Amino acid sequence: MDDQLALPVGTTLDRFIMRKQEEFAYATGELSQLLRDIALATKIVNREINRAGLLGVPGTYAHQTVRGEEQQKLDMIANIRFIRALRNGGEVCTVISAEDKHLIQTGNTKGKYIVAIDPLDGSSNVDVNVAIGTIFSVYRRVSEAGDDGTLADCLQKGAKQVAAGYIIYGSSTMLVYTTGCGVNGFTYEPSLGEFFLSHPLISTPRQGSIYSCNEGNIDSFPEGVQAYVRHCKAQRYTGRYIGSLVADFHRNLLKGGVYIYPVTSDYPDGKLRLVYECNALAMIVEQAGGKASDGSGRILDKTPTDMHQRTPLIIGSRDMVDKVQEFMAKESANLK
Ligand code: AHM
Repeated sequence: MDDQLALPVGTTLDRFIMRKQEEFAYATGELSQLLRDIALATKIVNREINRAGLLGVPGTYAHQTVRGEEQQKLDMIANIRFIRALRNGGEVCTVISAEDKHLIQTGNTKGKYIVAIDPLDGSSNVDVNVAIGTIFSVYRRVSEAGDDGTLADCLQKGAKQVAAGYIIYGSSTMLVYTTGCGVNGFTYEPSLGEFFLSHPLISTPRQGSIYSCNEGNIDSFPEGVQAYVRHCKAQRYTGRYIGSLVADFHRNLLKGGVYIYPVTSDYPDGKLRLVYECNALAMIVEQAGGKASDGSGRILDKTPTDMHQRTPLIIGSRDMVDKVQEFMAKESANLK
């Protein structure tokens, strides 16, 4: 921790990654390279997003995603950019993406790592200039190196992540990540083409006063969640919901709050994807002192059975997540 504090605000991302690597005597530099590859792709995607309005890039393709939803052009561009950077970097044997049905083999059969990525989350917001994000998880492969990665490599529980992060393309672009020793945030300075440490060792408040959920769906929330929302109103908490997970999560991480996407009638298993969205944010929130649950257990302990599996998500300040769970447990006890 002291060493981390020694890195001042303004340290470049490259230098930060290098200094972190030096703290581990046996580190080979592969994870560092992988993180640099993601940062490089981020710069390119950031440029595409910033130019999108002028070039008329936003819009939908005629085809649908594997989830049966319309796919934005920028989704595809971001997907291609991240996969290409990870393929060129050489450290990753397999990528799985929210935008691809199948495992993407990079051809780097000696690569130790697997990356799960949602290249552009909240893409329905692209056309209206609302903050969007990229979410990624890094796992060490469980299969022997020397061949393609396997489905078993990709279906590890979130607790096995060796790194996780997100990028928010907002009023400024930020990359926030953890390798399991705290969470650090870097802000992009476009004129210099560099990320600089701006949010060292992020710690989320234990209790906040923001609740975030799509209240338009409240009638189909579980009764316990409905009761929790009533509780928030009675406490005069602030309701904030952008509908762009990374943006909602990022705000609550810094200010304190809880984000809830429970099961609903439209999404009986929850809407958000365990492997591409929830695991990474769960690792980050825990590293920052917060909590992530599916309503009954820890997100990071769920073993996925399907790459595109969905889950309910309650994530944010520790005491608020506990409170939601308490309300849910009480309601389910009442039903018995
Ligand atoms: P997407 O994968 O179609 O982009 O959906 C994920 C998004 C999240 O970013 C956001 O938090 C959530 O869906 C919003 O859903 P809703 O519009 O149902 O509130």
